Amino acid sequence: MRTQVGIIGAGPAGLFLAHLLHRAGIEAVILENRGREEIEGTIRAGVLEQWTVDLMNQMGLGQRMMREGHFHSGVTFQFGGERHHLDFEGLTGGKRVTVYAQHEVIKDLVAARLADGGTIVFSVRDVQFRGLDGTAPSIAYRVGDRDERLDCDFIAGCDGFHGPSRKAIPAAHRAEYDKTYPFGWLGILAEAPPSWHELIYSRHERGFALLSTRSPEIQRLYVQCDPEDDIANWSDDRIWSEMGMRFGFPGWRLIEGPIFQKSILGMRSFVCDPMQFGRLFIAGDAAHIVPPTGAKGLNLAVADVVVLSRALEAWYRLGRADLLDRYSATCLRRVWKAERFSWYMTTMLHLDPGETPFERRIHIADLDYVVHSRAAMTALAENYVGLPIEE
Ligand code: RFL
Ligand code: PHB
Repeated sequence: MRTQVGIIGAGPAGLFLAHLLHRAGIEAVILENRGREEIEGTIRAGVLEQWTVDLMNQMGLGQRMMREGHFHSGVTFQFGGERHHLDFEGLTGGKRVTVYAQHEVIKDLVAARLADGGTIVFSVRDVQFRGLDGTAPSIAYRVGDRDERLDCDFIAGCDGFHGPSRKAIPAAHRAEYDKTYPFGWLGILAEAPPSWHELIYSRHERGFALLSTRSPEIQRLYVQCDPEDDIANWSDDRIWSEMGMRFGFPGWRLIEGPIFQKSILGMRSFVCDPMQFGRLFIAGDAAHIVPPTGAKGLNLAVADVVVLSRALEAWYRLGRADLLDRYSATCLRRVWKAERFSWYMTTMLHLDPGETPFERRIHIADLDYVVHSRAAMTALAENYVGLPIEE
């Protein structure tokens, strides 16, 4: 097979890129190692930044999101027995918080790409890159019992943190920045109506908790836990009791219901610099990871491929290589700001078992400052709803 841009991975980065290139008249083929049902059923992110929502709508892919998504004017911060509403809409000139599950975005993007006649090859194995430092790279892979090859002009590595793309950049050509946090999240999906009109980020002496939603019938909640803990240690009763304490508020009750999905995830920050080697460009989780407290990962993945699609368009339409040459530097400026914000939200809201009483009081002072200072609140709001994408 031959195409202009070979994309590895049908996550948010790969799918948005394929759509953006299609709109620019550039051909792309996606190679994905899982099956369609599996990628459409994996539970991950929930919050979309305002410009991600706007992009979905501009691409004509937003109908279901506008019908089924949840639109909030801000979020609630809870600590020290108080709840405070942060009015992002008022603070940012109208930008809102949209909750629409990542796997619903994936379903909408896969369906539209296939309806447009696009090619997504599912269940590929043994992806290998050839000729990355020349002008005619190719991707060797297996599907079923056949060996295949995709020849292309460029390769976009959108294969997530564990995919092969980042590792294809020779170690001597990249630096990696890494931080692992000493806590994780236990996430659940439960059949229950919403308990509150917006997200609650709660800092509690027993640890962080986050209340989110998915639909009028299904709620998404998280509690901070030991990242090495075994999910078998968490009975439904224990989960509800812990959440009851961490969200506890006079005159308010957490609505419980049957839990039908639960898992524990660790938290890390990670950046690979540069995000390019020859004709290979990496994007999204393949290049960087943020802890989920700032709700940035999916949005960052989409921002990277907006920059990449503009650069590829300049190359094909105008013969310009400068935007491609600047791809990594352009993305990383924004990536580091999202890394900072996600680290800040994470350290401010979680209970770090290794921190000193002094550090603990500093985090509480930070929260107190954020909910009472319009300047601090505005800074948090503009980061949460999403920083602009630079050229
Ligand atoms: P993905 O989504 O991991 O997609 C990569 C795709 O590549 C495929 N792949 C391969 N394909 C071919 N060959 C190989 N060898 C391959 N290896 C892998 C994979 O099967 C997959 O389909 O990366 P992408 O596109 O960069 O997207 C990143 C986002 O998925 C991620 O950052 C977010 O889920 C992070 N995140 C959140 N982000 C937000 O913006 N807002 C949120 O509210 C939010 N909440 C979250 C989150 C992540 C969470 N978890 C589970 C880590 C909440 C949670 C709990
Ligand atoms: C979610 O709804 O899954 C969610 C919401 C906010 C976050 C992370 C995840 O910060």
